[in-house]
Amino acid sequence: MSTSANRGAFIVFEGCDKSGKSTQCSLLVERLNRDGISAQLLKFPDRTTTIGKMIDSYLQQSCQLEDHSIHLLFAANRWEAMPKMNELLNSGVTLVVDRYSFSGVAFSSAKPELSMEWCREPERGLLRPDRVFYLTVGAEVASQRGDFGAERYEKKDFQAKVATMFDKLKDDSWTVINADKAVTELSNEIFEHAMNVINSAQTEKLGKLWL
Ligand code: FDM
Ligand code: MG
Repeated sequence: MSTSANRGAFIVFEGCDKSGKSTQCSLLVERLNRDGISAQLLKFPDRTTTIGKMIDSYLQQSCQLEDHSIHLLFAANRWEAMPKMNELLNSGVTLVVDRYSFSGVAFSSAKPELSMEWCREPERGLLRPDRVFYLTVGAEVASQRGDFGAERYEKKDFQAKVATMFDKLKDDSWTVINADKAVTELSNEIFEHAMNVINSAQTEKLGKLWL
């Protein structure tokens, strides 16, 4: 007799701007649902909550917040999502998440005042993804994808610093995916990776991040 239903997988996409993360997240969720696998798309920051609205106005540069304090708001925006994410995963829904704590640490620690160790602390104990898909694009391809937008952090020099921080955060739960290719080809490749994660997650317990 089986004791519990299969849980969903927790998949995170990370990468710098112009890596095609958001497009690939949506395509993956559509494809999974079409194939009869229950999956849902989430995105951090979640700009719809009270905390998310503060983050949104910070990103849109309509308010100024002290560096430590905005870092804690990004983390709080994940903590407030934990009960719902836990419930969805345990009820068998696979979560495809556009950015997570790794963006949190990479972006904040790219600022001179904040160390990586300090930045990790408020993220400790959050649900740990089963796998991180890290999308990389060369500078040339990224620039062909158009100019950066007008939000805070959307600047070439800062993005380069963020990329070095992502490299430091990488561990063996990350799959680095070269995203310098056509959208469909890339989405097929990602789908294959995702199916492996979904199958192996069923027999593994959900973990906690950085404990
Ligand atoms: N960002 C995102 C952070 O600085 N910390 C975080 O914890 C997260 C999740 O917010 F510049 C940054 C990364 C990016 C911006 O932009 C969110 P998008 O385009 O909505 O992902
Ligand atoms: Mg953006």
